Amino acid sequence: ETRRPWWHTAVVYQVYPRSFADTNGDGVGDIPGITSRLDHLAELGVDVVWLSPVYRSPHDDNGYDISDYTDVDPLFGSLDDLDHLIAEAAERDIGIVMDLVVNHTSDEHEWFRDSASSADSVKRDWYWWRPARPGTTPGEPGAEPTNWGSFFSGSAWQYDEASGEYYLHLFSRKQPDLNWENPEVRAEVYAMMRSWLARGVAGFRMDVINLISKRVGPGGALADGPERPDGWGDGSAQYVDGPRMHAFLAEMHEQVFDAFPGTYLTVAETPGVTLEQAREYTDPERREVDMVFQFEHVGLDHGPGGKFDPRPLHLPDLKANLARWQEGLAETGWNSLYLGNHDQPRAVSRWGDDGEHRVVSAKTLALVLHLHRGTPYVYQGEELGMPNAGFTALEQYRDLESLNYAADAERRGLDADDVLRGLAAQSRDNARTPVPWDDSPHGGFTTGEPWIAMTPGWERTNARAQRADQGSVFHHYRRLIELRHTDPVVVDGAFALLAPEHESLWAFTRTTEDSQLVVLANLSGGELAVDLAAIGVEGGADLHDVAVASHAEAARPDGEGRIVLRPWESVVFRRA
Ligand code: ISL
Ligand code: CA
Repeated sequence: ETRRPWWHTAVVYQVYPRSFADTNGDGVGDIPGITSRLDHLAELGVDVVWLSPVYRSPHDDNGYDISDYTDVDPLFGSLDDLDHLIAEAAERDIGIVMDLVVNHTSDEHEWFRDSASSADSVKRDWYWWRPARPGTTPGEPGAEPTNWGSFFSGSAWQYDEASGEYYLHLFSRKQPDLNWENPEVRAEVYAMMRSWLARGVAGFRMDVINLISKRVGPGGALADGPERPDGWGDGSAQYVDGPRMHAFLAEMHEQVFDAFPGTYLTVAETPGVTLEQAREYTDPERREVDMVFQFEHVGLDHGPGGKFDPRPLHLPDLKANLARWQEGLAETGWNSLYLGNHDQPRAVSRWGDDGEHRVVSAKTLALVLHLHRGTPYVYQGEELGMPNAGFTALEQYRDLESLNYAADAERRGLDADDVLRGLAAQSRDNARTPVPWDDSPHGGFTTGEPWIAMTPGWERTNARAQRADQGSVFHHYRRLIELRHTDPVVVDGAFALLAPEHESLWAFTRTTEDSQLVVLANLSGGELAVDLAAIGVEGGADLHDVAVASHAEAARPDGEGRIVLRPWESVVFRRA
């Protein structure tokens, strides 16, 4: 038997530093704030913290626009503060995984300043500079080198008057894309990564890493893409999982992780990745990354107009999607498991019921996710059942994706109320409001004014209140994490989906040679009667050993193997 990597049994907690805990009253979370709340994470039982970026940054995209990879932004503290956090986390057996944002830098990074300084700069080729489309006037509409739209609205090209050329930015214009074709760029990135490993970090979450290899034609040509709803082109076929991806990741592995013997956690953020690609990225034999974040399941409620044109989720689609990834990575590779992060709306609002059934629906979504096979990621506040931000006016939003979208929607003549509805459902700011720690002003997040409004309801749902209540969402997450740490079936058991077409029941089994878990969840606000034999569970009448459940007194099958689940109730039975 091969020894399993430590991250197979680990649970990761994502901290978005800006919104976690503020210690100096400037209204923005900071690194000492994270250190001051480590006991919350230790009680929850997580093994790893993934820290969203804390590097020096102009904060156009809240730190995902980095101007110096080697230093901490003064907004968040200092390198000493970070060393202290790493040490204090280690005391609690928690590793710190850094966010690695190397598809692009900030336009204020010295590499880009140098690159932009002149067409003859030795670093010119470190970014994607291109002339205007032949036969057009540089700088005029339609002269962009390709029709690609940015992820954050508008063109993906920014005109530079000084040189008469354009640079590529798949994200904001303050996030120019690095040219990974250039070996000097790669060497710099690897050296930077090694310096962080030397500092004692436990690994990396790699931001949009599957966009680093662009498909380049003869003479450096880049191809146009099909038109998107906003009129720009979708260039993704030219840069998602591009031709040199595997070569770059294998080289990184060799130059960084092999050079620093140890065992790290690496997770590649890979929008648009297919299951087939993911299997290659995560095949241990290929020595690339440990797992990827896939995006299929978080796109199931996007409508024809994109993410801000949401449509209701059809539950069988979500079940089928996760089941497909379970199956696809069962033999080779490994899954990440997530419902939310700093880019997604809150799961309880999106797929649960953030009104009457907020607590129990948050518990059931968590239970279902955590009983899948893979490494679960808990996004800050998810363990408190935090709902969406509840913003009703544009002025409340801070995120550039949301604000750019609203401005562009106005230009396109979309209905203003539809835009606000789209943002309320899908804006990234839904997940970026401050964590409420107690019932003091601003939830104890800050003694000043928070940089973004608190989500209403925190007076009752803050962390202190939940830690004192065994029936809280917090303690439910704690129990799910403990179950993963103590029951090997949760880690290794083969996954089998039951009743795939059922529109409110989410049921599956996890099975090893000597034991089995039967997972039953009601994803609706009504009672749900389930005939266990009819969904393929034999001997249902004998299920009585409850491993974990949404309610203190879990539902039990009757003598005929029939069980009635209350609204949003879920339960896991164990049998030997
Ligand atoms: O939320 C999205 C926009 O609709 C996603 O497409 C998101 O931009 C994509 O998942 C990449 O996200 C990562 O890189 C971005 C950064 O803004 C996100 O916060 C980060 O998670 C650029 O660095
Ligand atoms: Ca602060």
